[in-house]
Parts: sequence; structure tokens; C-alpha cells
Amino acid sequence: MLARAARVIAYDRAMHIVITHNEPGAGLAWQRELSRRLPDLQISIDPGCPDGAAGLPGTRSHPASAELASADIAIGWKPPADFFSRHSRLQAFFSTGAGVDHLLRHPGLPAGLTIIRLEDAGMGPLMADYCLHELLRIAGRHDAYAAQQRDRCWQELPAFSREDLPVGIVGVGVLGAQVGAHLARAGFTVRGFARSAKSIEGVEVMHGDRAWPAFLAASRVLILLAPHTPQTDKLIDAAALRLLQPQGWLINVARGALVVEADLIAELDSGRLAGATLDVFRQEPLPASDPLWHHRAVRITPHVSAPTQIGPSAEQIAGKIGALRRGERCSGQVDSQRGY
Ligand code: OXD
Repeated sequence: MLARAARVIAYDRAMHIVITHNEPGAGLAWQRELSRRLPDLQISIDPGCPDGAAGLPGTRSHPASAELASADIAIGWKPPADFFSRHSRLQAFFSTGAGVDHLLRHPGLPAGLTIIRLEDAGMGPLMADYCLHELLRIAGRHDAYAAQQRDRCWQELPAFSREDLPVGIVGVGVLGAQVGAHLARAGFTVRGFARSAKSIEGVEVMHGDRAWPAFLAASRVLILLAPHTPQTDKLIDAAALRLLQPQGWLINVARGALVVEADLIAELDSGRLAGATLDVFRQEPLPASDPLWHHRAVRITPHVSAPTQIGPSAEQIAGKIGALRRGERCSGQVDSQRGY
């Protein structure tokens, strides 16, 4: 499928863009940001998404269905089930997030549709700070102090040094590489795990299946930054967690489906794993009945480690649309076989 990933789309007429987004308000925000940057293009909001009935004054947010069916490019996040049946002439879909699993798993996704993901667009530094913050919190024993505060207990605990907390990052793509370099600059020993050899300043990158056990064994804090693909589904199970250094931590900022939740809870309960920071979950929002909510060793954030930065993201997408209009290639095209 690499041939498809490298495909160039040439447009010789005015293009029509349709926006679809599952969050109320997001469709309008994207329409506003893109209209400023691409004033000569028609930019509509798909009627099947929450903002579908609204639209910017002077724009046609809900054109006639024949007109909508002529959309060339879609931009958005988690399109509704019938989206692709209503937009039969699409040639490309820009994901407004780094992940594209929401598209690759869509039952109506047409074969051969070019998918383009966001590349950093301001998310890298946020993700890097989120991970550094968690590491410093672990090093400073802040969870233990929070528990002590609840019990009104005044007791100094030995802090962990940087050397005590070697970090392993699974997935060193655009975001993972930035996180790794940031943590290395902050003085942590950082290893990355990738499918193939890579060079990242300050980070030792290990690659290939044979290196996996040694990579885990060298890590005390495991950070997940890999995409969710058939290969990474349930990658982090009891066997993987038990290979980590004793009293390890898991930080998941990738996708919940990478982790076998029951195994994670069992490892935390046994005390082999000291804690987990989870920003992503197999089911989001995390159901109220999920045992993770109440686990003493788990910190939960609601998929906020690196929210899409709409200004830089719209700038990036507008630039790539410009490239496509000129018949040029643009980066970030997804290989659907690989899954990212
Ligand atoms: C994602 C994102 O892919 O938020 O999860 O960008």
C-alpha cells in the first residue's frame, strides 16, 4: 500500500471541503479557522455531525445533498456511520488528530481513500510536558504524599533520582521522538522501541521483536506512544508488565486498547507495578463502573495529554491542501496496511 500512500492528487477546479467532528462546537471552530486560511474554497459542515445545523454567516454550512456529495476533501474526527455513503466523491480525509484508528476502523471507509494525519502541529511539546510532569511527580513521591495528606501524616520519604527511573518509550514517531528528546534533556535515561532503526538525540532506540524483552527489562517507567494497530492491540499484558524493572510505572498516552486492563490491575494489586498514569482507555469516556476509577495506584486524565491545537493544525492542513492542489505530495499520508 505504499504506492497508495505516495499518491498525488491533482485538482484543477475549485475544491469543496466538508468538515465532520463528533464534538459540539468543533465543526464550527474548524470551519472558521480553515475559512480564514482557504478563503477561495467552499467549506461546509456535514449535516450528520453535531454542528451540522449551524455554520458561519455567509458560508453554506448545509448545502443541498447533491452539492455535498461533490465534496473532494473531508476534515475531521470520528465521522458518523453514514458519512462516507453521503460523500461519495471524496479523495482525501484529513484527521484532526494524530491518530487515524477512528478512520481505519470505520465500517464505511472507502478502499483507496487517501488519509492524512496531523503531524505534531503543537501537540509534541504538550505531550512531552505531560510525560515529564508525571516523571517528576513519580520521582518526588507525590502520590505517597497525597495519601499521607489524607491521613494527616507528616513523614519524609526518600525521593527517586533520575538514575532510579530509566524510561522506555514504545513508539518513537513524530510525538514519541519529541517526548524522548525532552525527557533525555531533563536528565532521564531514555530508550525508545521502534519497528526499525532510528536516530533520536539522547535516546537509544531499540528495534525488532528480538529486542523487545531487553527493552522492557531496561525500563522502569514505560510510556506508550504507539498507534493502535492489530500488532499493538493488547501489547501490554501481564507478560510484558512483568518484564519491567520492579516497582515500575506505566504511562499510557497512546490508546487504551494497547493495554490488557485486567492484567494491569492485577500487576498493581500484587505490588509488582507501583503505579499507572492513564490518559486513554479502551472505552472513552471511561465508564463510571470501571475499577480503574477507584484504584489507589492509578491516576486518570480524560484524553488530554496533547489536545489538538486548532490554529497550528488548521495551518498545517491548509498548507497540505495547497500542496495537493498544486499536484504535489504531502507528508503524513497513512499506510492503511501498517495502520498509521
Ligand atoms: C489523538 C489525538 O490521536 O488526540 O488521540 O490527536
